[in-house]
Amino acid sequence: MTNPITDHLQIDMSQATLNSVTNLDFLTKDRLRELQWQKFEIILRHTYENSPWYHEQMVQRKLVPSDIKSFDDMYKLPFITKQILRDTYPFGLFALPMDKIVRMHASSGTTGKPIVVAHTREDLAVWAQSVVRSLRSYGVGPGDILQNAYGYGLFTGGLGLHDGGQALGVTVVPISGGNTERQVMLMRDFGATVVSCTPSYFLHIIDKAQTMGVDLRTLPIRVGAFGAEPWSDEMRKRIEADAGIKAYDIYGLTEICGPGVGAECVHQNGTHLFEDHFYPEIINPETLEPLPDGQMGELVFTTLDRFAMPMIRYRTRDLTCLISEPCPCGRTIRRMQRIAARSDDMVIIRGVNVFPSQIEAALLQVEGTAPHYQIILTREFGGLDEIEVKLEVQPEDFSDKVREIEAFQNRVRHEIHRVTGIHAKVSLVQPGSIPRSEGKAKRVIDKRII
Ligand code: DLL
Repeated sequence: MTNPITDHLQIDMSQATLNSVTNLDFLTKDRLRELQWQKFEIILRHTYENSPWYHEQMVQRKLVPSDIKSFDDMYKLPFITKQILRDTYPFGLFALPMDKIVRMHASSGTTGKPIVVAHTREDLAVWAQSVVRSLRSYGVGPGDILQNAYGYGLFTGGLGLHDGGQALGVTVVPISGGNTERQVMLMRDFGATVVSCTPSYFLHIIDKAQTMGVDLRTLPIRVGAFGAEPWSDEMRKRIEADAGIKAYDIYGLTEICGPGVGAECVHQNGTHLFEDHFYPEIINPETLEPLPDGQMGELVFTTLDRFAMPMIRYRTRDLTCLISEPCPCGRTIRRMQRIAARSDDMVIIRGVNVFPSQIEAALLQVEGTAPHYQIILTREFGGLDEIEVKLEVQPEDFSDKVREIEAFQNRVRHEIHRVTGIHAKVSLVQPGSIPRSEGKAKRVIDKRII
């Protein structure tokens, strides 16, 4: 038998090969399962034999790879968490020597040491193929000009879209994030047809274009590949209307590779996961029990063909459910509901659990709100938690009339209460006064004394 992984990695960037890569989106369920299992057996053995840390975990559990006889036995294997990645910093989970590793990335992390990940040349090729499949699922191909405004560097957004875009044969403009005036100028002058960045940064680009007198709706730009942070459907509608583009989701995380673990298709009804590379599970984050398709829980991934640093059952903290119903696009790989929340982002206000994305969805339903907001959490000493939503209004709606302002605030407050069940203080602020981000937006400012 030929090795399914090496077979799979024959990357000749001819059109025929690109088609065969995309064909992986359309395998029969049985064939997909078979391919996943063939790869998993190889990767588990590789990890057991070459990752001293992982070997030790298996030994402690008195497990050898052959004890895992099917995916139903996955539950016997331990999870990998962000904490484990921190504890083994920097290279403790590498499963190959440095002479096989051609690139490292790191996620910044809000506290302490970053998470470091490693890639072989083949690992990078698998990642690029996933981005190829993402872009293709939006209907992007050679002839398109991709303005890649994700940050280049240790963050995976920039180089991830860059490698995938080039592998597909689109023309990549590696502009990176920032210098927003130049973004608008080049978008217009180069006639970019595709843009990739965080949705919050694209909002900033839209604003800047307006102040420069450029109407994005009249430019050739037609597709956005947005991800790296949660964004609501209401936000999508605003972006699509203001820029005259189709806004598609791209999902990923440094620990697994980066952007391209999943992507929406033109039906925009969930994010297809490239399951032949990234084996997904949904677990109950409290009990750690596996959950069936359709039930919300924490997303867990096993990388099926990543050799430098395999991730077996990595807990993402992202909350979603898997959708196994067929998609009208014909792809047989499953979808997940777009990630609206991370378990880490949940805030509890007077006993009610709330995610920032719910607040976003609520306030954008009110006419006249601008998609720029910040959530401020405070706690009086020994008192209850308070939540304030600072919100910009559209410049044309910025009213001096106190009564109108109060009525508008009440509408927003009411909508937030209707969607989330919490009473929030709503403060309206001048257009442009909430800090703009060039990458992931900081929506929540937590000033509570913990
Ligand atoms: O954000 C990789 C990426 C770059 C994805 C560019 C898409 C586009 P990290 O910095 O490691 O990697 O952050 C990963 O960001 O666990 C999610 O919580 C969140 N995230 C990523 N994509 C989406 C998305 C990159 N499309 C973390 N929707 C993940 C919602 C997302 N959240």
